[in-house]
Amino acid sequence: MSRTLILVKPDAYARGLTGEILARFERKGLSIVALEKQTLTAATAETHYAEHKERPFFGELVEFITSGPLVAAVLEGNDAVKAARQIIGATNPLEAATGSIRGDFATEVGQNLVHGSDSDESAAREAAIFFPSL
Ligand code: RTP
Ligand code: MG
Repeated sequence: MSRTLILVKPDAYARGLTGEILARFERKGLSIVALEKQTLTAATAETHYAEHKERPFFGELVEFITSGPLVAAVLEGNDAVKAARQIIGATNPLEAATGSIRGDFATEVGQNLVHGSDSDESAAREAAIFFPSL
């Protein structure tokens, strides 16, 4: 068993897709260890996405992820990082498989509904940002 950190991003929260998205992870066999609605400060967003700070889209990314409430969750299951990213789909929703969250519900790379950690190390680092007492 391992863990991953997912975010139901502000676009998904605003569109009322939180339940749909969490249900897909649960149906896959990932269970919810921690769950909370949060609105990020720019400082927290910059810490979470620190790996991208030199990228041209970093400013927009921080602006978007702080634009409204999101729902953060730690999920647990067999190979949780890989399982969650399979359900989430490719970064660009127009390249994401039908049946994935991004493939089914999004069209723009900047508003792609969900975040999932990209490694066990990232999952541990990110979980500590959103759930410091976990
Ligand atoms: P995430 O971290 O949000 O789960 O997404 P990801 O692993 O699939 O993609 P990543 O490379 O980590 O990029 C983080 C977020 O930055 C935005 N992005 N915009 N304009 C662009 O070319 C571009 N590339 C990436 C996306 O919103 C992506 O989710
Ligand atoms: Mg990423």
